[in-house]
Amino acid sequence: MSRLVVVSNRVATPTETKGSAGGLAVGVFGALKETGGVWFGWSGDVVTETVANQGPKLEQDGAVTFATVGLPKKDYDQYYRGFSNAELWPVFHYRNDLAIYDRDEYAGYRRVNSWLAHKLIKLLEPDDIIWVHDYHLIPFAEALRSAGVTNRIGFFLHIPFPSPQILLNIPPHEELVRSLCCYNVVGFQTEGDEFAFHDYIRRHAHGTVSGSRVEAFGRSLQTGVYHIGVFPDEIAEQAERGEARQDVMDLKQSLEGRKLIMSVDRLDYSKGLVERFRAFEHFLEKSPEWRGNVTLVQIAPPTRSDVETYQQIRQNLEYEAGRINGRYSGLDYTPIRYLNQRYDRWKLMSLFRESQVGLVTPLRDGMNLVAKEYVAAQNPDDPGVLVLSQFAGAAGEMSGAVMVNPHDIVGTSDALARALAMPLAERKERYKTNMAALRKYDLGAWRDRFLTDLRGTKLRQAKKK
Ligand code: GDG
Repeated sequence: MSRLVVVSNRVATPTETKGSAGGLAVGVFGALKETGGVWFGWSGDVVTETVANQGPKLEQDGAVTFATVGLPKKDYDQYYRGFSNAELWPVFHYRNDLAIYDRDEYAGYRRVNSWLAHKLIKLLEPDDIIWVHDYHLIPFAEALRSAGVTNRIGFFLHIPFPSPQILLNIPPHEELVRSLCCYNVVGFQTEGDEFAFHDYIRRHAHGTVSGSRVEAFGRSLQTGVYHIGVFPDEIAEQAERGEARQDVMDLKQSLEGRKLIMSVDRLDYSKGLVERFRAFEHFLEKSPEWRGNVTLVQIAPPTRSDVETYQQIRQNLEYEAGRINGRYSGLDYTPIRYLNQRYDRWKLMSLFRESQVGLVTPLRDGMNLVAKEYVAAQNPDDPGVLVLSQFAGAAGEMSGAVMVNPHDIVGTSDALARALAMPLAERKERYKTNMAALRKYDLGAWRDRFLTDLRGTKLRQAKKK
């Protein structure tokens, strides 16, 4: 079988691909191990131009090569902090109000994509298949194609694809969609995302769509929906093993029999944390019998803290948590434990298992793996309840969740009341329904379906000189 080359903005370290870290890195590494190959991308370091130009740095792990490059400060600012995270991320999450478009940053975004593509070319073999991930790298295939690369190249978008009316807010929207059309396969998280892309192709690119076949900008490509998932058994095992460990027992003891609501999100405005805190506040206001008897643990490790909107959300949350705690705390009771740090994966899974409710309420989310991890971590004999936003991609699969509109503070507060009081038989029934979906769309199925489709596409003809 041909080798696989994975390209992503950040490359997992060899240790992150081992079982204990879990998640996407393990899933992608599994595919790389089977065929041998390369994982290529940014190392996460900001370096001088001289050092950047020396890369890629190669690290071997069995048949897999980890190939990473550092980015000079200007490239980091324009490509990563600028166009990717201050323009594409907010608009793709329907937050045009937070987006900042800057022509120089966009030029930097394209320049870095092209520079990265040329770094990869040296490592490519003729029948490698190339799998590019996420919004940072939309023009990557176009850069490879212009350099004469004819390999099969696929792209998976981890975040939502916005409806055309939203996408039009990005001044170079057409160039971006044209770049996407240089891939052989473009994969989306949900049917809604694929529909939005097709809608753009028909109405704004004068292209045609026939089933999953798209013709536009003189290119032909295939699109598909690949629900990303988790490995449920691995999570269940981590959660169960962690239950007996000291940290988890300490937390349990500190709760003194109170019910536990768990939330875990990267600190990001798309995750709906402010609305969630307010819904919890409303719940305490309307249900005095629960005051002192339920704790919300919110774990939110900071990300992208040098992008201004991320500093604002952090301040807002600190204010909200402080305000609500000021209102309802007692000498021995803090309603919201807001933890701004990263925890080990096994610890998160065990806390999920200890809790009665998983509160996952993003305002917009490609899939949301936390929702899936929460379900997989539950004890089948006494499962907690998933309260899930209708705007997470996962909502399309997890029909056993209590669904909420996160903008509806009262509705979310009512859902919390319902989840906390839910009888065991109903909890078990909902858990069973969610687990069936988790198994159907697990991480292995996502990866294998995408790669089968990519391998099945025709090779591009090299351009005649
Ligand atoms: C993007 C899309 C899509 C979180 N805090 C800690 C920690 N995490 C882990 C979670 C989960 C992952 O990070 C987050 O994944 P999500 O899917 O929830 O969200 P994004 O990071 O926004 O991911 C999203 C995803 O890509 C995959 O396609 O589902 O829609 O936005 O695995 O558990 N892990 C550890 N400590 C933490 O404190 N160890």
